[in-house]
Formats: sequence, structure tokens, C-alpha cells
Amino acid sequence: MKLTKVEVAKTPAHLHRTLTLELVRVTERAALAAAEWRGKGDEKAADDAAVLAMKTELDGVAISGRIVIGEGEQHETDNLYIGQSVGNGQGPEVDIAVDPLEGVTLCAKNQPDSLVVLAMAERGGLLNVARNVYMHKIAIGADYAPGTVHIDWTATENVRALAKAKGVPLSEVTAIVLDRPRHASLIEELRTTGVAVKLISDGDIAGVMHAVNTEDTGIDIYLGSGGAPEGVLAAAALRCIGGHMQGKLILDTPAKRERAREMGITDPNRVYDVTELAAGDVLVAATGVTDGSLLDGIRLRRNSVETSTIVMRSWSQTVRWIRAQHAR
Ligand code: VTB
Ligand code: MG
Ligand code: MG
Repeated sequence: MKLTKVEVAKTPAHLHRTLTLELVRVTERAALAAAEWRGKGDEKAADDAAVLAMKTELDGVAISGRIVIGEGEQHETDNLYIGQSVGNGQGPEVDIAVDPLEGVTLCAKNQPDSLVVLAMAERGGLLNVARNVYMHKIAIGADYAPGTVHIDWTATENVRALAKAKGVPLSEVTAIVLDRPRHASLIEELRTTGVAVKLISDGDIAGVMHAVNTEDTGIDIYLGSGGAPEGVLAAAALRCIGGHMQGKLILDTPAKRERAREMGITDPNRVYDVTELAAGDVLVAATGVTDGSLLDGIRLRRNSVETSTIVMRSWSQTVRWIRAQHAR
């Protein structure tokens, strides 16, 4: 299903708009905590700091929240596990997906693009996926007709179709791909077609967002596999900023298939589009930890700390950039 702008605006808003600012506080606080671990080489400490700060701040928000995409299963972690209740219990029933520190390695190495991401939806709005599951993903901008590319086609077929739809030679198409050994043949295939490949070491939520924002980024298409949680979070963002995406879960072990079945996934080979990954009214917030292509990182000043956040709402399709100064 492809929603046009008008159709999106016609669906009723169920999440109160003041929640957007509440989410900004949550991602800001997690980013501030993670930033203390920038460049310290300790991924776990950075992640733990972001998780704890996010949970603490989230519990002050007037929602009856439920984590549907979190840091792991209940027996694996104390905070932000799948199924955990969050919020002060005095507000609407909502589902929440989090990546408290997207790009932990980037943060530990103080490299660009680590960020804190959170999405909120109405109950049942987000595809429930476990932390250890991967997803094949493809994404292009909103200007293309639905069906221009397809996750089941080869990379060659997809970039050819895209170039044709865009009216440019293949040499003027740029694909963004996670730099992983598992993508070696994909990258080789893309290079053979003549398209340019932008490789990222981590952080494919931002990668997908860049692929739909070609005018600013020069990136035309996202291809490859990454975390399934990151796939749902990226889809939630696309509900707000527009763009086409398809995702297909990689349920490659009996345990993953069993867990997915428990979480409501009956067809392991299903292709999901944006509105099937993130449905209904959706809010998304992300705050930069290290400076990046999407957001500036936490900036320490003599008497204050500065945060940069993007906060979006699917119903109105508003996208706000909030630069905040916090006393220190
Ligand atoms: C993916 C990607 C994320 O980590 O999960 C990746 O979606 C991990 O991939 O954005 P590998 O397990 O192959 O290393 C990120 O890049 C950062 O969390
Ligand atoms: Mg994480
Ligand atoms: Mg991540």
C-alpha cells in the first residue's frame, strides 16, 4: 500500500502531538548519556548509558507504553526489553521501538553518525521483531511510482529500472550499502552495472533516510541487509518523510522462526512495505551523538551542552529539527 500525502493527512491522528516534544526529551537525554562515552572504545558502556537514560526519561512520560522493539529479550537485559512497560502509566496505550544507540561502534570510535532513535505508534502499529534478526531492505525516494523497484529483483534489475525512471544513465545513480563481507557480491554486481556505491560502516537507519532524500544527499537507492529493528525504525521515519521501502526478514534459524511466530509473524517470506512495517499514526525522534550526515552530535560548551534532534510525525508529515541548549 502506498499512501500519498493527502491520504496520510486524512487518516485520523491518534497520538497527541504534544508527545513529539516528550520524545525529544527522551532521545536528547539518551544522547547526552552516550556522548560521555564517545571515543572511549567501550561499546557496551556507551550502549548501557544510553539505554538507562532512555528508560529513565521514558518512564516520566504520560503514556502506557510497551516496548515492541528493544534491546533484547526479558532474560537478556533489565531495561528496554521486548514487552517491558514504559511510561508513567497515565496516558495512551502506545507501542515503542527503540535503538538507544544506533551505531555503538561509531560512538566508541568517535566516528560520524551514531544517534539515538525512538519511534512511537498506536498499539499494534509496529512490526514486532527480535533484536538478533536481520532484514533485506530496499528504499528509494517518494517521487518514483510504486513498484519502480522490488526487493525480489536482482540489484541489476533494480538499478536499471531506477535509472530508467529517473531518466539518467546508470553512471549517475548512487546506491548506499552497508560495508560488510556478506555484501561483497552485491557491491561487485552494482559496480559492474556502472552505478556508484557509497559504503557505510554502520548506521542504516540514516542510510535509508538518505536514500529517499536524493536531492540533498545524492543517494538514489538503499540496498542490502541490516538489522530488522533498524528496518522498522527506518520505515517509521519514511512514514513521516515519504519514500518507498520494502523489507524481508531473514529468519535463518529455527529459533528465530519460532520467536517470530510468537511475535505474530506467520509468513517468514513475506515482503513488507513501509505501511506494513509501521502503520497508523507514528512519531519518530532521533538525536545525534557524534556529528553526522543526518544530525550534529552533542556539543559541549563551557556552560552548556547542545543537542540536535529531528522529530517527525506521520499524520501531519511535519519534520522538525530541534537544537536545544541544556545548562551544565
Ligand atoms: C546493522 C545495521 C545497523 O549495525 O544492524 C549493523 O542495521 C550490524 O550489522 O544500522 P552486522 O551485524 O552485519 O555488523 C548497524 O550498522 C548499527 O547498529
Ligand atoms: Mg542498539
Ligand atoms: Mg543499531
